[in-house]
Amino acid sequence: MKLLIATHNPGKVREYREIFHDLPVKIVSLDEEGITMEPEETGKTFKDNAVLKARAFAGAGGLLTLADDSGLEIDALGGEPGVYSARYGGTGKDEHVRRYEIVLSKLKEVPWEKRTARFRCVVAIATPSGMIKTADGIVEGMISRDPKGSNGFGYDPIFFIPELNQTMAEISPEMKHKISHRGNAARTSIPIIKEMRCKM
Ligand code: ITT
Repeated sequence: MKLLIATHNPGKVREYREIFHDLPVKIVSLDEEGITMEPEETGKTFKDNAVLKARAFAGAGGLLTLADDSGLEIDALGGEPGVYSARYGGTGKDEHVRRYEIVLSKLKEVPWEKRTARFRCVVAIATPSGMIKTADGIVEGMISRDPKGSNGFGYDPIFFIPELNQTMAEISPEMKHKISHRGNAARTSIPIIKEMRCKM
C-alpha cells in the first residue's frame, strides 16, 4: 500500500520519510508518481488548505494521500506570516532566506520577551473516494535576532527553542521530529493512516 506525501516542498517530503520510516506503507512523493499539478491554496486556515490539497492530490493520484499546511505565527506581527508563510515577500520557491530576513527586519525594534511565536501544522489524509481526516501539531518558540544553523528548512534558522537553547536549524533532525509541529501532527495521524489504509 502506497502513501502519497503530497507536497512540492522537498523539506517536508524528507521529514515525513524520516518520521514514518517504520509505518507499514510505501512512502511516495509527487515527483515519483509524476504528479505536477499545484492546487491553489485559497483557504483562510491551515486546515482548509490541508484538506484542499489532500483532496485534490488523492483525486489526481488515486492513492491514500497526506498533505500538510503549515507555517509560522508571530505574535508581534498579529499572527503573520501564518497561512502565507510560503508566500511571504513573494512566491519564489527558493527564497526562504529572503523570507526570514523580512521577518527579522520587521522585528528589529521588538524586545526579546515580545518575540514569541509558534509553528503550526495541520495534516490532512484523504482517500480517492473522498474520505478525509485531519490532525494538528504545534511547537512554541521565540524569533531569534540572527539566523543560526543549517538543518531543516524554511524559517528554522530564526526559530529559537528556549528549552534547548538552540534554533530549530541547529538541532538534529531526530530532535526536530520529536518536538516539532510536523512531528506532533504526524504522530497523531499514524492511527488515522492505519485505519484509512484498511478502508481503501
Ligand atoms: P506545499 O504546499 O507543496 O506542501 P509549501 O512549502 O508551499 O509546500 P505550505 O503552503 O504549507 O507549504 O507553507 C509552509 C511554509 O511554512 C513553508 O514553505 C515554510 O516557509 C514554513 N514552514 C512550515 N513548516 C516549517 C518547518 O518545519 N520549518 C521551517 N519552516 C516551515
